[in-house]
Amino acid sequence: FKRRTLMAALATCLLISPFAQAEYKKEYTVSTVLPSAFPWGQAADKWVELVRERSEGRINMKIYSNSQLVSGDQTKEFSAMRSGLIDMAVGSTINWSPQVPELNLFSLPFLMPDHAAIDAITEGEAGKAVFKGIEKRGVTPLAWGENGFRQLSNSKKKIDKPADLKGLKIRVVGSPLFQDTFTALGANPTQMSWADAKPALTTGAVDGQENPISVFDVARIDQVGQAHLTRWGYMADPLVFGVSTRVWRQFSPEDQKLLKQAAIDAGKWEKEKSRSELKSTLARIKERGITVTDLTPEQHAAFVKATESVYKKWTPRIGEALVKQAQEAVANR
Ligand code: X2X
Repeated sequence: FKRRTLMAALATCLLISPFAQAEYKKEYTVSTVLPSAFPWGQAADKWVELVRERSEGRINMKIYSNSQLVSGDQTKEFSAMRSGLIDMAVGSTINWSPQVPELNLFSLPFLMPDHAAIDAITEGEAGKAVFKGIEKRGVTPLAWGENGFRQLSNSKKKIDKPADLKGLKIRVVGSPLFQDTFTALGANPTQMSWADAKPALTTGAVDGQENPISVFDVARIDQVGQAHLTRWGYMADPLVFGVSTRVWRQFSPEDQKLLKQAAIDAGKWEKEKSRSELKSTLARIKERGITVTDLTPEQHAAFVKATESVYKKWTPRIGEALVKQAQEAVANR
């Protein structure tokens, strides 16, 4: 090499490496489980739209729904984001809980009696502690959305007491906590992905499932023989807008602010929208001839009692302090 060539090469290196502003990707992948027909997909759509508008097209995100970036296995979404295979996601606390133990908080049976209780946790100190847990594991959490209170459906009978669940095969998601809840109730839980759930309900491989009524409605779960719905509201899964921390670091501070504010606005919009639609969704489900069962306070208490063992086993895994903080937030809401 001539000396001058060497100098030129050196200058180029200096120009492009640490000193230059990182080039943004042409497109950032956003993973979701449910697509645009569901509130969950709409939350992601809104985020993408707000970011595109506010960045004047500089930041482009593309949604990949049905967990397709992880071949349908929604419990792998978090790991894929952490390793940078997925840039961003709007994910359920349930699906990320195998990697982030704190997220099991929301799955504790009957912890949150109403929407105000969810908000008291997510918007308070407990929510911050949960976000720290996510951050510690390589994903930067930006905002909360909502999948919703999960209600129980089955093809066999009306359920209003734990004994009714005895021996029923119930499809559950994600965390082993669900295995424990349904085992405590005397049911026979089977863990499977959303992609496998509807086929399993169709063939009768399982008798029941649990999901928010928006999901029951849009996915037409009634058409696969799920004639009975119990509104027990035993848990709700918030959604988290998150970005792989490796990717997050590549954005300028201004764009980090933009991405975060857009996620907050999209989450707020989606929570309000999905909550406001609950009444009409329920009416539609009833019109289809589904038996909808609401629990009396005594019936509710029997379910609470039957699932107490889940708290004993899972509180140490989630964190004693966090569970207490959440319970206090709910009590003082
Ligand atoms: O799989 C489910 O039940 C769903 C769609 O609700 C979640 O991803 C948590």
